[in-house]
Amino acid sequence: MLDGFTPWPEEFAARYRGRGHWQGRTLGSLLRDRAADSPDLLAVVDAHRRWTYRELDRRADRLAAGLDGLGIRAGDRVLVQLPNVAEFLALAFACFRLGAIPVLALPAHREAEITHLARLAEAVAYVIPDTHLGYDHRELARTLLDRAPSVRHVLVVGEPQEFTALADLAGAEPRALPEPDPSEVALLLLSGGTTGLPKLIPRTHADYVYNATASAEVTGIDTDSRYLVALPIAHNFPLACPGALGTLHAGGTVVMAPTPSPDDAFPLIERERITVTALVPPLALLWLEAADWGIADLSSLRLLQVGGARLKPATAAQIEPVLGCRLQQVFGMAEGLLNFTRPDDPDDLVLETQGRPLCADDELRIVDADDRPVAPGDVGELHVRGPYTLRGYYRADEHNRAAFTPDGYYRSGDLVRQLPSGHLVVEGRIKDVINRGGDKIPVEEVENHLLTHPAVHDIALVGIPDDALGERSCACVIAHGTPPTRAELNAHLVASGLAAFKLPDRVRVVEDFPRTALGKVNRRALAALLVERASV
Ligand code: OOB
Repeated sequence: MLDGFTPWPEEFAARYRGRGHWQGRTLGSLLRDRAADSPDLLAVVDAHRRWTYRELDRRADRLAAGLDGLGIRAGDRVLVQLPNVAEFLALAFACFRLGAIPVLALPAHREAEITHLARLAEAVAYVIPDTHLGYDHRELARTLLDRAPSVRHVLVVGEPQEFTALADLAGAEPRALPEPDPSEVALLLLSGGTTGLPKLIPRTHADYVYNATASAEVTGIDTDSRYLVALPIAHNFPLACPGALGTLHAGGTVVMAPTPSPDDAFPLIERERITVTALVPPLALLWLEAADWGIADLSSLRLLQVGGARLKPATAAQIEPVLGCRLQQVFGMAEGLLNFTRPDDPDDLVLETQGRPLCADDELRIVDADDRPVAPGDVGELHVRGPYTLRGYYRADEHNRAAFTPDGYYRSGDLVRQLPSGHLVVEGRIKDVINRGGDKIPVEEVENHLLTHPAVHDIALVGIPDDALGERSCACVIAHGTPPTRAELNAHLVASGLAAFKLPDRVRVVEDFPRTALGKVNRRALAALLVERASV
């Protein structure tokens, strides 16, 4: 078993197997089975490629052999930072078949995040595009090689310069590889937000197969489905809820959009007759506006999933009339638990709730500050355990003691209430994360970088309400000498290698922070003060 992984206790594992949630299948077999039944169906489309199931399957086998040839073995971690391209899927399946573990970074991540992830996972390889949206990832790879000694290989989709082209690895002849154990870790996902540095979430073959296939079922994915990957594919939502993996399991077609903007996505919807896709709320708003421009025919769309942040009921109500498709709200987390509204739910539940749990064996507890269950219907923190919810972050023993209850429930940090129907409404959050339209900003990580600026004496990053994004970030600074400007602070963050979506939207200089009785910064009071003074 992978060192640093917390397995489910045997009693739970036996239950999940007994109830059929864990089927003893690997992620590699999802594609293998479809390629065997329907080799000539179209599996994946991007700007350069249209691969059938046979071609994708073969490509994955060749890449697995190529990785093996480099000395990459089962259990080795491979840091993957690819945009929405067909090669992402070939590489992911190559790793799944080899038993190597992809660590899925977002294309927006920069030196700070990438170095941290490579060191934490002791990655042996780093897989990148040559350039993406004007950024040269080979430059980042050079920096990484100096900082993360475990990284032995840099594999490039596109022009490799001094590194290795991924396409060259795909020249290897497929070879027989032992099938990985389904209860082993198959991939490491990034946590949307916890205290301190980003954490990694181990997902096993069995749990992630369940995640993808059960999601495909509640979403009605079948061979006629054409799923548009609009959000970054490294994110759990478009990857496996049901996303690309759920679509491939069902024999549908996965279409990669280079960005989720209507300019890129709408022509693809028309050309590829897309039936289903997933967005975060600010993008759903943008699509609603852009649908009026009449730039493309969207009539093939059957279902739009929206999740990642709270969707306002007023926005939700426009989706069916304007886009002509059904809405599905999704409240999910890379840590596991997924909630969906169901296609046959009454409209009020679809518009006003964030769905109900995917699995009958998801155990939810809604508790007060002392971990005591609240009265039914009251708001409390959501704790959860179940067949696809982690039991511990990867290599994070100390953090895990606080993040889980003694009986193994994950403390989500989300404030929810549950209706008698089982549907959840997300009411807020107690974790130190800003949810900027679905992009999660770990407050402490950004603050720690800002504290190294010479003009910053103390800092508190808070979320303030925003019509379009739900919330945006405001850095409240107690200055040391001349107060720093936003441009100076952001330049400092860029220089420290932080992803651009984490840069504060606003900077306010203050004399002091409101504090709790224990002397900690009271972020909620600080945010309220900013809004009251309308200074943001
Ligand atoms: C998804 O995953 P993550 O890991 O980026 O973020 C999880 C957090 C949740 O704990 C919650 O705070 C927030 O994002 N969230 C929502 C939400 N969906 C997620 N808050 C309000 N309403 C919603 N519908 O964001 C994610 C993973 C899989 C599917 C969908 C979203």
